[in-house]
Amino acid sequence: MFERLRASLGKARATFGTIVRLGRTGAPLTPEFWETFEEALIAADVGVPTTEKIVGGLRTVAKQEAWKTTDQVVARFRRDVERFLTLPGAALDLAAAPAVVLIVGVNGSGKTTTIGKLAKQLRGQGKRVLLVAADTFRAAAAEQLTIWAERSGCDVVRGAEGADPASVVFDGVRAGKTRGADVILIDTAGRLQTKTNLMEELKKMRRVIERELGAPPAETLLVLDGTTGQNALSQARLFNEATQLTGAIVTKLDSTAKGGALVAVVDLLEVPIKYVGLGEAPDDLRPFVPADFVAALFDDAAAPVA
Ligand SMILES: Nc1nc2c(ncn2[C@@H]2O[C@H](COP(=O)(O)OP(=O)(O)O)[C@@H](O)[C@H]2O)c(=O)[nH]1
Ligand SMILES: [Mg+2]
Repeated sequence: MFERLRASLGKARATFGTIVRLGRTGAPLTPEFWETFEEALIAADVGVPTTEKIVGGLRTVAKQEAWKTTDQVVARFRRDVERFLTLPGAALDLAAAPAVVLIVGVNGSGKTTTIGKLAKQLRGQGKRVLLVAADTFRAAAAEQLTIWAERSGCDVVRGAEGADPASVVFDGVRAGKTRGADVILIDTAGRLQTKTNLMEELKKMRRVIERELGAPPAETLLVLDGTTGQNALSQARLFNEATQLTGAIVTKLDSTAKGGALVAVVDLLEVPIKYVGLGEAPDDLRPFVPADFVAALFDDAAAPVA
């Protein structure tokens, strides 16, 4: 994972490299340092609010500890980022029987592909997995999910094109209970008409699940396209307002990814990133390991710059 991440985090790695180099000089702490530091974080897609929070915190510590050189700041910064990305509950909670996992996110973010990969992995662990095609917006969406289901030997429940997604969710949860599924993965449509519609649709699906299970979904995971940087952030904000998320999955980190955005996403959502997508094959969905991510971002394997 480390090498793949290293290669993909090109832009973010270059900007974080700027920071690393700033620290390696052991130069005195100056106002210019703080400015360059802040600019580098924003350039790495960390976003203005999160950048201000991070830099503000570091400035306070630097003052308290009477730090004299930039290396002290950068060392602390690296530790902070890793600690910041390490939230409890990073593993999927599949304790319920059946455990319902609702997957949300905009079109093209990688929801269906991620469900396909997850289904394959869970099948490999001997779990009975049911896929529910609640993306009824396009017939092709259910087709795509059915292909993944066939590949990994899972059942699939689908509705007619244009059917009410909540009714497909209802059928899916019912079927999952009857057939003794361990995990029910629900694929949803990602269209963002208006915030109100999105909220209503997600709420309705949640209500159906709660009514059928007597409990909310075990997981509601937001899938974000890692190549979209700040755009992913505004999507995250919208979905966070519309439903109660338990985690995020960031896909396409194998393409030119804006790594700093992951820091901003965690800051905004206050839920862990549970998986990252590093390609299109089933094994390319990996648990998110903050230490590996930070090492890749800070380019630990690169030759030290004097
Ligand atoms: N390179 C790469 N492509 C991905 C990844 N995840 C999804 N994709 C691709 O992104 C496109 C959209 O994925 P899809 O699952 O249909 O998105 P959805 O609309 O959210 O269901 C497809 O071409 C996928 O193959 C990933 O981790 N890496
Ligand atoms: Mg889809």
